[in-house]
Amino acid sequence: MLKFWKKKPAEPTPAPPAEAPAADVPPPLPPAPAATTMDAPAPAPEIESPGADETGAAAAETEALPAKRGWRERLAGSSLGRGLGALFQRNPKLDDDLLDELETTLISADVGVEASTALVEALRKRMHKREFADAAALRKALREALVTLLKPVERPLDIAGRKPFVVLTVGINGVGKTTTIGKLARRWRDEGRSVLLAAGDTFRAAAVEQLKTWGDRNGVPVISQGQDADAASVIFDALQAARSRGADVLVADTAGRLHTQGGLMDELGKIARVLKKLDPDAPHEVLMVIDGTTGQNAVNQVRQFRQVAGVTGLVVTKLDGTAKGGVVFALAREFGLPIRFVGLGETATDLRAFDAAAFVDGVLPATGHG
Ligand SMILES: Nc1nc2c(ncn2[C@@H]2O[C@H](COP(=O)(O)OP(=O)(O)O)[C@@H](O)[C@H]2O)c(=O)[nH]1
Ligand SMILES: [Mg+2]
Repeated sequence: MLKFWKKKPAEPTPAPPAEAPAADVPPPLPPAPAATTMDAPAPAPEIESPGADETGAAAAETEALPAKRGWRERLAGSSLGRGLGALFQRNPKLDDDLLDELETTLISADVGVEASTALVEALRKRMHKREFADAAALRKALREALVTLLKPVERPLDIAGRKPFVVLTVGINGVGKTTTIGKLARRWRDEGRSVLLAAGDTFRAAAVEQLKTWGDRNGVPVISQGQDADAASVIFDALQAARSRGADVLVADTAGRLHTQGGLMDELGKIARVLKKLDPDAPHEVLMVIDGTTGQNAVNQVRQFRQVAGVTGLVVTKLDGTAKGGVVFALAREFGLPIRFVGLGETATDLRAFDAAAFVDGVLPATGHG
């Protein structure tokens, strides 16, 4: 795998903050000592921490939320869920036409031509060998084949081995990076870990504000320097703060970018190089966020980011609603990269650790119609 920052000589360390983070931060973490390396003055990072009121309000709001809705409820509306439901609901005859229809359903739900053809041809052979008594038996075999395809990428993200565990999120604009970071902050906070967020999307003031809002809502501090700050510098400061406060996990946001934006792609390399000055193994996870409604283009995105940014895990968002759903299978087959989480909605609790069987049950329930 190409990780260009490992090949290039190191760059000068970005200017760390002239001062330690402000002292008025409510301490979920111990106060930070002054920065140790100083080349040039830089704005002191802002650290946003929620007030007690807001945290209380957030907790109350959470209690009022409806119980976490299940995978099936969220995925049934996807075109894969609807397509497979429609296919098997009408008690079809087991024949080649049914398999042709199945293939069309899979392809049009973004499973990808290759993966769909391979799946269907394997089932067709078994059908011709009379392995299936009826369409229900075919459905069962399909379900197993789908789970088998996804099982290898069901590898949960384990953040326990490093402290702080550093997660760098990457991806194109609008895929759900910031939202996913907010959800991760909530998840890990709920697990009793101390979490710090880094506002590394310095392109738009709104991006920093958006992350701060997530931090406020979930009682998690956010390190930022505001719009136009150097992203590598912000994230470097954040790692210093995370270390000195003994945080368990640091999650860094970055600006969305396209592979054609050379400067921005280079910035990802710079961020990683700079983190390595503090921890040679950081970032411990390069989490690429993919919009589940993107379709086959998602495969191209992963290919490109993997080459420059050394992606180690994926999050597929927006699988609720109008997503086709099949892209998860296409990604699993094409890359074998772990799918760490899936986004099944817009709120803080709508992130699930990826579960192959639950996902397949969501689009093709084991029993019953639809
Ligand atoms: N329905 C749904 N919307 C999502 C999900 N994740 C993110 N979004 C929405 O996608 C939009 C862009 O998200 P954002 O986090 O700002 O994307 P970023 O540009 O990658 O940081 C926002 O309106 C989010 O609420 C999800 O899992 N389901
Ligand atoms: Mg964002």
